[in-house]
Amino acid sequence: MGRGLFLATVLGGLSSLWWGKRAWDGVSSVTQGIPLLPGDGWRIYTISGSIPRFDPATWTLEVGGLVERPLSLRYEELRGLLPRENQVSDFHCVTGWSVDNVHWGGVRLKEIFALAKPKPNAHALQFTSSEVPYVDYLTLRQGLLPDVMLAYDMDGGPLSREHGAPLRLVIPRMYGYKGVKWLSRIDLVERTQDGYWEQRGYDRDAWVGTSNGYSS
Ligand SMILES: Nc1nc2c(c(=O)[nH]1)N[C@H]1C(S)=C(S)[C@@H](COP(=O)(O)O)O[C@H]1N2
Ligand SMILES: [Mo]
Repeated sequence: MGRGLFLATVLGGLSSLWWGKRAWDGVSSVTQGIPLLPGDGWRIYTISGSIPRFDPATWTLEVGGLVERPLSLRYEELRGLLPRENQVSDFHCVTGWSVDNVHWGGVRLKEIFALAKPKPNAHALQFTSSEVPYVDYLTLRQGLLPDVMLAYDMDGGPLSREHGAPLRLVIPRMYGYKGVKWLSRIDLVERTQDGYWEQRGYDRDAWVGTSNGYSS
């Protein structure tokens, strides 16, 4: 058994690895648990074994919880109304693989907060994926780090389905498991709780190089 398969089995639980090219679009070549690589350094993770569909006509990002003004942002609104930012950052999965110089395009959380207006008792963020039951948390302070992004573009084009279309959380200073793919809602909450992988033994503050047994 290869290292990738071992890790997928031990750490992944229900997770599976998907194999395909960037343009891959279908469910024909699903290979559960087999550590084949897309060829660009990425491994495609999903906890459910299926990749959520994205319909730009009906998709919305819901923002709720402890806010003055709950939002329901359509895909074009997210792209067209909110200021776009670009960044290049490295991506690290806690299991040991990395992809350097990923080009991301998207919006900062502060732009969302300017519209939704978090209440004074909101100190944390709950991120929900349309891949049930993937839920994860950051503190408000972590969410406002300057390189944290809600990304809708990756490497020069719209985020692909397998990488989380239409929207994924990017937090380069933390390991990849904090980057919720297929993001569908953000709730302002009082405090963080254990997210999907933290319930399965990973550290809550997933700083690259100084968490999960790593020291730099
Ligand atoms: N919804 C969802 N988001 C997820 C995951 C997942 O299984 N489901 N896996 C996480 C982990 S552990 C990593 S390393 C990255 C992998 O990103 P990729 O699938 O685009 O390579 O997605 C993160 N976000
Ligand atoms: Mo990961």
